[in-house]
Amino acid sequence: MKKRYFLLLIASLFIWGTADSFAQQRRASTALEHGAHRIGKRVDADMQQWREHGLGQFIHWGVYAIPGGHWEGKFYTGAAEWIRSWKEMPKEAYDNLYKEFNPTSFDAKAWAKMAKEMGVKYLIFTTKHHDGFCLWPSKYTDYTIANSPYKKDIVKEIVDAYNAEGIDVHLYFSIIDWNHPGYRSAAPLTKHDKDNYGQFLTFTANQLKELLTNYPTVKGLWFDGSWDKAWIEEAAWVDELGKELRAMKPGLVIGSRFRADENGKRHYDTNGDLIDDYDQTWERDLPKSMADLNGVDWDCVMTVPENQWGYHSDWKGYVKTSYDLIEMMAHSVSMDGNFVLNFGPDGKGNIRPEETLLAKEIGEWMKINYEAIYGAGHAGLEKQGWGYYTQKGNKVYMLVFNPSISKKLKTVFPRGGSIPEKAYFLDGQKEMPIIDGGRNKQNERIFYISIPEKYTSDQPFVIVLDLKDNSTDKDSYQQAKT
Ligand code: JFZ
Repeated sequence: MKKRYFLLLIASLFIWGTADSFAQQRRASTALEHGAHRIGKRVDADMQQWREHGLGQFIHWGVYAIPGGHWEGKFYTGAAEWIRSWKEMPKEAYDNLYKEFNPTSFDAKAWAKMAKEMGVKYLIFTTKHHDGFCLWPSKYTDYTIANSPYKKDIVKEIVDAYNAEGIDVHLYFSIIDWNHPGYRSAAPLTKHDKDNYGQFLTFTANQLKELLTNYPTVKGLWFDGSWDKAWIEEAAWVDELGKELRAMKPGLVIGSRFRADENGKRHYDTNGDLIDDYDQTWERDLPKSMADLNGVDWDCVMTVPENQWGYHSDWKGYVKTSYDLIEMMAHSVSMDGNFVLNFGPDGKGNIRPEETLLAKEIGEWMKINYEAIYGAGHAGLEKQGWGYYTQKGNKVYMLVFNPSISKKLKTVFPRGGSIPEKAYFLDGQKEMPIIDGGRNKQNERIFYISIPEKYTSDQPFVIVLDLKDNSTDKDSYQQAKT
């Protein structure tokens, strides 16, 4: 008996001791053909450029902008770009809306100029949403802008105008296509369905290659609608397509909402590794801590009202202010993500006044504070109630949203690292005192940044901290020993 217990104890100690390496072995042994093709972040210049953007613009535009969330006096409470799926919307009527699509007010240059003034570094533009209507003259379907009264290639106008302002363009492309006869959402069942779906796949591949050929300056593809069972089942085919697209355009940036692995796992594969270049799951949502992020790149795409991407004439519920949106951008960049704000122009090509105002307000803020956003990232400092930190080189930026009444902003710096030696406002460089607050129980350094008593601001503001190396601080070493 005793001996058996002894053996059990030894055995459990052995398992305990090797649990970690055991887990790693198991992970490595799950060989996947269509999972992640790279572990960890991309390190090339194209990806670095994307990573440094900080702020992007999303535009959802298509024939859904004509009904704008209404049909024959009835009000659709869903997202405007989904109106075709509403029981009150006759499909036939919707599918003929393109014959009226004539956005005479559309001015790509003015949109691009507005985006530039707002401070966005990249645009994600809907080439084709779930309804299947193409804003470029695709030769693979008749359901395109070429057959609308507008006729001209909107994607080209957009790409040219934004590039002329120095803004990168990524193309949104929906895998769901309600217009293509071969499209299926569920897994193909009958032989007939399978043949049709095969035609749909070929069509999809052709369209994607067509887009990369027609618009060679495009930097990336932002996929959507890839949750369909039929698409997930084609993991091997989709993986191959992804490789072809990347071969056509080296440096192409593709998010995690494109393909699944062979076990149907999306975004993160069976081994828990991110599929493709950045995590696309932060849609209208923000991570709470770095621990939520698995060390990957990510974007947050955000709507101004609650859940409207395409134009809806009536925004219901809470509508975000520029203050809210600047805070979300700060939050994103402080955790190494890009923040992408959506716009939904109307059927004539007008950007609604609410969005124009927001772009202007954000732009005014960016003109002063862009340094804390572009190329900046996680500072590795413990978040404080006043706002967010970002960092670039030896500068830490404090993006202040809730200055305390005392006007003294607490900062905590890990021991043995850098500490602030100079603090000043990003607007105007006016310096302010740094008060040494001693050490906390973990022997970290505390500093209070002292904002001038009479300073007020109705917008969030930024304080820059110039850092100096403190790793040879003898005092800190002595403290660390105790
Ligand atoms: C999709 C679209 O259906 C929608 O119309 C819009 O284009 C948006 C950007 O993308 O909607 C989604 C997709 C994914 C989630 C939620 C809405 N998601 O993962 O939570």
